[in-house]
Amino acid sequence: MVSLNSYPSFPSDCKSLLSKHLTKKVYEQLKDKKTSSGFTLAQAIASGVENHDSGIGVYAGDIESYDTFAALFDPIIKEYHGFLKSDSHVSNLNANDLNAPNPDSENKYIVSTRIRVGRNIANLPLGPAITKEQRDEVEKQAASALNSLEGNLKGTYYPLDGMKEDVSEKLIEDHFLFKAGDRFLEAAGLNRNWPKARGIYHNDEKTFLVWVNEEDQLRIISMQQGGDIKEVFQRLTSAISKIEEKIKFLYSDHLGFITSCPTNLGTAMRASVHIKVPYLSQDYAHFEEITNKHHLQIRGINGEHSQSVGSVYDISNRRRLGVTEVQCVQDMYDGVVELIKVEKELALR
Ligand code: ADP
Ligand code: IOM
Repeated sequence: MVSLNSYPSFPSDCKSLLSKHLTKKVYEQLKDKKTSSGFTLAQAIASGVENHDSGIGVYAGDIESYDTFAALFDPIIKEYHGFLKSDSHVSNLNANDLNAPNPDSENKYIVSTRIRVGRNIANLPLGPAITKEQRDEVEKQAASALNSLEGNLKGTYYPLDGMKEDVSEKLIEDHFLFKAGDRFLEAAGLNRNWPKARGIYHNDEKTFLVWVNEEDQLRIISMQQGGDIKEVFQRLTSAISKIEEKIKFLYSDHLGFITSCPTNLGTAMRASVHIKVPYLSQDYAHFEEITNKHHLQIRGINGEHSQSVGSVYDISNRRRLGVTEVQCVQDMYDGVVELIKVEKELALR
């Protein structure tokens, strides 16, 4: 059980939004509050208190956390997504509205494209507050819904419990499976009872995958080599609508799809490419100027908090709430088009 005896301190170089927005006043206001599933402020901030290199550092234990701890979550949501309490979220999963012809048909820059959404089941707590029995129930519902998929989505559910180490290592190395033992998730209580009820579903080609019981209960993923972003989006949207026929997900008109990390609220969508930019990445300020202009985030190629390898970067939409799914992918696409243009110009100098 996470406990907190006093106002936590953060080093002066800590950049997490938790360290910025957990003022003494907010702490005093929230420290004794609890949601009906028993989730406390100490639990909500444990990840960022333990990991000073967190980007955000805060997790919700249930939908109620976003109200109970609003004095902390609201300014974080405002700063991350530019989304105000008076705003409302709108969804658009219509692939026909996306303008995204392949920006790299010769496969010179884009190694691969991946789009995922996070989803959590209605009427259950989120991962940081879920009980073992509830987590088992999530796995049961997910496996049953996924095993009913057909056509190019047809695949197999592989529980992590009992999976051979060389198999899981290869899946992680190939960017298909989540890592074990992530310290940010560990501190948030998201690794409890590991590896029970965790698993991965995928089709034979590994172009459609679903993670079960990681940071969110489901991460629905479409991915493939190269830069056909529209094809990846189309596969994802058709999978989401099939899964929604079987499972009701946690959704609020104000915050959209409810996720354990406030960065994922709304669309819960992260659309990314792994892109090779050896010239542009030498001038990192210019690289960031372009990504910031298009509301994009730069990550390394082995997931969040990792480094780039061989000048390949993970470029994805930063905003997820108050923008539609189509806009999330369009942000990424427009930014990638500009990155490729500038990379080409720099290579000619
Ligand atoms: P999430 O995308 O769910 O927020 P991570 O950033 O940790 O989580 O990424 C999860 C995995 O997906 C990592 O192995 C990462 O390398 C892989 N990945 C992300 N984007 C791409 C991409 N465009 N192509 C291939 N793999 C990707
Ligand atoms: N989504 C979550 N893993 N992340 C934002 C963690 C953090 O760095 O705070």
